[in-house]
Amino acid sequence: MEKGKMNVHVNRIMVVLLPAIVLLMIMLGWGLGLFTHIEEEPDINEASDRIVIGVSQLGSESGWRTANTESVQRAFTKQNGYFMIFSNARQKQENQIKAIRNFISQRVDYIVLAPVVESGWETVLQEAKEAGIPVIVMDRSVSVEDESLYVTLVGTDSVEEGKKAGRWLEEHLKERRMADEDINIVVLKGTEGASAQIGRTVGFSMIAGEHDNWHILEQEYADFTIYKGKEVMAYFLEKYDDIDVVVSQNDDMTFGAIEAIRESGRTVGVGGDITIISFDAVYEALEMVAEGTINVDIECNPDQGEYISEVIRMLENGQEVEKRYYVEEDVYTMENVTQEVLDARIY
Ligand code: GZL
Repeated sequence: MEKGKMNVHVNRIMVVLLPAIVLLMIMLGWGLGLFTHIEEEPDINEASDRIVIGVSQLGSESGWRTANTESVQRAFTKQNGYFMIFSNARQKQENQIKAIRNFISQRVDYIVLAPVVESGWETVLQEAKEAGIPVIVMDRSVSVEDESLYVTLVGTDSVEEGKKAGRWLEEHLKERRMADEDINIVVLKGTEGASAQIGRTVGFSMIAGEHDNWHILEQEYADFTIYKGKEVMAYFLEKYDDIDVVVSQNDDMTFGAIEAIRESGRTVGVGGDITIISFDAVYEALEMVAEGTINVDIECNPDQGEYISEVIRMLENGQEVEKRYYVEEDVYTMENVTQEVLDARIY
């Protein structure tokens, strides 16, 4: 083909291929999170007489988080008199701070914040306070000198959850006449700096500290995810060949850890080589409790949207609200995970 015609031919191909290449690059960039996640923000002008809520959710790292988000979506509906602007921060505090500033500029009526970590909120919460916008903290807690920077927290008592895990292990060992035997424990910790992780670590350590024969071999962060849970558990299994108990601070890390343990040729759960203590009690994990794969699951109830809506109604009516509201939580073992419990589960 002559050079000139070749050029025309190549140009024609490029005209066709170029848009496809650009589209592919955009999709790849989006998938890699190269673009700041811009929520398709609803038009606030449609809010009219509804209560406008800005929700800063920390991410979508676990099944628990998905259930927590769903509970918020169930509560803040148009039918319930709300107009919700929702932001997913993808585990980044700076994205939550941006979202809160965006809510302030949009003059929302309330801000609901599920803080990815407990520190670093003073400045932006002060801005919300100066804008006269009440902040309700959801799920995890914030660590601030001035507690007037938020109206209330609706969440869970993670220190108590950690203690529940320790108390269950005490009973478990007593029942097996192993109360005085040396017990080797590893801990999969959630997101560094998250109050849920800090509280569960502190709570379990308080009970463990009462038993000289309990040896916490190592505690590592595994970010509340399946992938990191498997990776860190594989590291523990490589390093220690005498692990008796895994304390995994959420079910997603537990799922990953169980995979790693089984791939190492060891068994888990009731009658297994390694005892599994988990947190959250999401549906899939409760099924594993019922079959004996997970020995115990300390519930952390994500269904908090309705509670927050009730608090907002009280505030709208000029009523006083408490500084903290804890949702109900239970402890699940083979003995109390019945089909009835599973059938009634909404998460
Ligand atoms: C606990 C919550 C934790 C869950 C995890 O209150 O913050 O975050 O335990 C979730 O599953 O990722």
